[in-house]
Amino acid sequence: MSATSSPLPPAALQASKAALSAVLAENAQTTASPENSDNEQGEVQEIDMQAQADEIRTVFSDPTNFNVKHPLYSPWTLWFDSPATKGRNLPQTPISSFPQTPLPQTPGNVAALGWMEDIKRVITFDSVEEFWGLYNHIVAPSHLPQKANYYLFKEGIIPAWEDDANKNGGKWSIQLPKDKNRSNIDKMWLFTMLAAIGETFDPYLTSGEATEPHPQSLVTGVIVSTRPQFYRLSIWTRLAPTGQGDEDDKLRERIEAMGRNFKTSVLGYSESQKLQGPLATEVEFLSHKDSEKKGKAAKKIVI
Ligand code: MGP
Repeated sequence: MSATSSPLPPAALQASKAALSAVLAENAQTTASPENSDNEQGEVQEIDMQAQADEIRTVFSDPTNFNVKHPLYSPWTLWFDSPATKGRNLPQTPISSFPQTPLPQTPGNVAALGWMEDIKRVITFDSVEEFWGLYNHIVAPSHLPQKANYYLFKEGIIPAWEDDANKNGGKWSIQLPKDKNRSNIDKMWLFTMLAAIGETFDPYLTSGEATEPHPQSLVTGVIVSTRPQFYRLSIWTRLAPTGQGDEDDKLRERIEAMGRNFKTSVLGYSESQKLQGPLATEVEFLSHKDSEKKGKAAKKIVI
């Protein structure tokens, strides 16, 4: 498949391209850096362009025998649970070369042990190619059993409120009735994952507003859940507005922009579209602390 003939719609293609272009820029920098050169200054080099072209096979020119990978901004881990994974050890899918390290015994990980018991770590990947390899091998959400979840989280962050990266955060989510969305959910999940790994959700990272050299994305992970009558898509964030402190308004704006991105660029709705209906919710943000309270006095943001 060539990049230009991609069947992806513009939003997803943009996300995928963002992942790719970041990678290419980084690769170009590394390759162009003088420390990486064995040549004396001023030395004229003969380059066999044909041999070079023959050697470089990206996934776009050769989907099975490519020899160049495009690293993502950061590695991601896919987790899964369903009624069938309860109490079982699943083998790892053999398409990733990423080393699997045991989970560190942080207080958050220890506190989440009960919740994490049936959630299985499937695979960690750190390149665009491995992501597509994984995507082509796993069951799509429309074919998952009821009460199953895929959790795609940044490597090192577990899909639990208790993780240090999540404990002060929250989630954007939307609930979609199954009967009307069976044919959409797979694409919606794909575009959600692409926007996550391409880091296009958080406007702070893409607007050029960020002042630090390596600004941290607010996104920690994305989830798709299948329930008997609906699907749910969620984006988890590191922080959630609290209504207090000088920086809170800015954070709220950033969080709201993420929700708008999710609703319009990723899910394909217009900003003013009303989505609430039987078994359907609007695109809504809730802090994890409020989720834990199970709705008691919860302060939702709705886009
Ligand atoms: P859920 O699966 O996120 O919600 O959480 P859902 O789909 O509305 O409920 P379900 O019963 O249909 O699955 C369900 C329950 O799991 C919560 O009420 C909590 O008790 C527990 N739970 C969920 N999460 C995300 C966490 C978590 O991160 N940590 C812990 N300790 N429990 C959690």
